[in-house]
Amino acid sequence: MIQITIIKITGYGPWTLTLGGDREHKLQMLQASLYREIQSLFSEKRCLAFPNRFDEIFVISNGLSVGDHAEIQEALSKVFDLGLTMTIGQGKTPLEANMRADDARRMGLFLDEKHGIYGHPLKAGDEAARIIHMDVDGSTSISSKKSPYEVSSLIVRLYAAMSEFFLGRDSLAFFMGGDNFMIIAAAAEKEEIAKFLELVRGQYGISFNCGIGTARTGRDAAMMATKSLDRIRELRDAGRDEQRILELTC
Ligand SMILES: Nc1nc2c(ncn2[C@@H]2O[C@H](COP(=O)(O)OP(=O)(O)OP(=O)(O)O)[C@@H](O)[C@H]2O)c(=O)[nH]1
Ligand SMILES: [Mg+2]
Repeated sequence: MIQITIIKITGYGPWTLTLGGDREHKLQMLQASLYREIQSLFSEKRCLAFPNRFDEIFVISNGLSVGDHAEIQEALSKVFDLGLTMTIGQGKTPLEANMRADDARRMGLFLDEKHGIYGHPLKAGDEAARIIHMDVDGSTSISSKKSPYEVSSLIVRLYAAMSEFFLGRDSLAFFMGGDNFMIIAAAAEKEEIAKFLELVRGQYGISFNCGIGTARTGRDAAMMATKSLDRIRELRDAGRDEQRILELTC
């Protein structure tokens, strides 16, 4: 089972209009500082936040109670004037957890109304997070042959292909910056990942390296995935192995 919390700014659209036309720079600064604060508060509790759309942030919140969420809401309300809601979903897969979170919000099911926290009643249990950290192999040499914006365009197309492929497998892909992606995965079957690698190699001529990590919390799963990815690089650079997909276990 995995637990996902979706954080959203309330009444953002109408509020942005009150800032007048000269507002874009203010919104960009607000969104960046909101993400920073959310990542900081959740990562202290071994969770990991994912940049989704800038006004909506996903968090793997395994192990966090409603009270823990309320504590974070209190801290955020001290920093931001804007209202935020959180909705918590649990599911067998990341896609299901995201759907459960969404339907609790739509049904107006509060776990803590005072703090704007929605969700179905939480079950404590066998929580686990699985993350696939994907990184383009040799993006520096690709970048040296293309202009910066052409590289960005390629990254967006890779992201779209990844999102579609993994959504079909109940998993959620996020762009993390540079040439890095993380997938909150329902499963980490190497044959399925290999299928995706074949697809992008055929379509875009790009190779990915994929580190897999599984742990109770989001932050630990990401750490294991990144360690696996770094190990792939070490093996490659030592000329020892041409492994593209690796899972290290703790
Ligand atoms: N989000 C995130 N970004 C990273 C990480 N490591 C590197 N980056 C970013 O990725 C960019 C590309 O770096 P690399 O992937 O090391 O470069 P590369 O040429 O593709 O080298 P290889 O991946 O080893 O083949 C860097 O400029 C950083 O922006 C990471 O762990 N997480
Ligand atoms: Mg790379």
